[in-house]
Amino acid sequence: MLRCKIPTPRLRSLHSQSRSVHLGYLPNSRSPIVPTLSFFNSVTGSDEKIPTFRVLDGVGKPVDGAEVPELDEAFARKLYENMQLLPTLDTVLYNVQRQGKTSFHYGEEATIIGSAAALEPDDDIVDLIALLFFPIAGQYREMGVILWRGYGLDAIMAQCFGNMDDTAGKGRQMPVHIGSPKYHFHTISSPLATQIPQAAGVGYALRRSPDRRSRSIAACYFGEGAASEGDFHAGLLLASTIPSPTLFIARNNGFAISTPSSEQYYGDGIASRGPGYGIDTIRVDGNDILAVLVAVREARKRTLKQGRAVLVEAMSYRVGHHSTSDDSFAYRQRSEVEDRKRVDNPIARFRLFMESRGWWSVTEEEELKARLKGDVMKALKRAESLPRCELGEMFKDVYGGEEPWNITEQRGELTRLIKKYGPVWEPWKKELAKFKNGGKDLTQSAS
Ligand SMILES: Cc1ncc(C[n+]2csc(CCOP(=O)(O)OP(=O)(O)O)c2C)c(N)n1
Ligand SMILES: [Mg+2]
Repeated sequence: MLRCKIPTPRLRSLHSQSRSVHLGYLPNSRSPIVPTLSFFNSVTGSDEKIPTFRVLDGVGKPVDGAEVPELDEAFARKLYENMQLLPTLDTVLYNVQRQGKTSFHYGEEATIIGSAAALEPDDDIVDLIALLFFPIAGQYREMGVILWRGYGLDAIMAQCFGNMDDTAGKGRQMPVHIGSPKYHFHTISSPLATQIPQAAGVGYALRRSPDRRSRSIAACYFGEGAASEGDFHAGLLLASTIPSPTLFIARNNGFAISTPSSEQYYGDGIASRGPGYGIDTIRVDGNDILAVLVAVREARKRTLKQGRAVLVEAMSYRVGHHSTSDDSFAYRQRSEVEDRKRVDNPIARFRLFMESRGWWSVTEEEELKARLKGDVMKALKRAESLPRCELGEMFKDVYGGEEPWNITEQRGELTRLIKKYGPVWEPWKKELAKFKNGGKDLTQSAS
């Protein structure tokens, strides 16, 4: 098991000027009165940008002064294998999408796997209460988090293909819009940033629950682009004013589709906003898995101990296109992407670190890649061969409690239509054949 020896990071003061000579404090406030006219535009107290916490350098060596967390070989291998799984999965799904079968988004290996490992389910034990409060609220690039938790490739593929094994979504969500009560993963929703205030609400609910108060936090992932939404501000304000143990993980990968971060904000990234809400904040190198692990683990402890929100900004660079519908070379240089793939590559850095400890070799690398590709292909083939859920599942558990009239009406209408056209109209025949029992659950049901 890994233990972190890094001392608790201190928060930097808002601006050092306030610590110089002052004339007392404003009434009912800790704001020092100063006689100098001076504006500030930095949360570090100088003209510096907020620093970025790093453990490993670009070639996997510990940076001067950094303490490498205690890490055993088995755990390091697990981290590495999970990182390698993400590009393997991406490549296979990319090709599948090109055949028109599904669509997907790229992942960010070190940020996703490092933070998932730091959010081990020891604070999220699977129980009935957990079924009510799904402690991870993601955006869409966090497939690696749920894989880390044991969700499995078959389940990922089932969701992407919307087949009968997609037990939570029943094929009703778009690909990669995963959700799982069992793995405490709130269903991804397409409108950006909705998960942020929801996560603050989940955190608050956890705090109000006597069973979970002392061991649970809600973790919320979002991109720097999503942080431009009003919901970001609503969520952080909510989590700070009505204190809730909510850990916000901002993945700053430099782009919101084609909009570079330089056009998304004028201030110092997302981290600078944390102190505005009174939220403990740290910026971390999102391509350094050990830095992410240490920072998120510390952030998690802080969130739990204080019962308050914490913000982590993980700095990265999206080397892939935004999604399969995007061609990023229309708005950025190919050479820039190639450079960023080489410099600070999260997987290569950690592999070099593993090699320096004698934990990894070229042969193992080849074996791992072959094994992962085999696993992904097997899951893909299985998913392709399975039918969709029964057609009638579409109308079930849409809302809790009694079925509302509109759902009943819609089911009735579809049933009438497939009775009339299903047996005779070729496109419908073909479509119905994709469902388990070919729609008979509706046409042969008593109602
Ligand atoms: C409210 C809303 N506006 C716009 C979109 C379209 N959209 C989908 S992803 C995306 C970019 C998000 O960027 P970021 O949050 O940085 O996440 P990243 O894709 O970089 O991980 C946009 C604009 C959306 N889904 N929802
Ligand atoms: Mg982004």
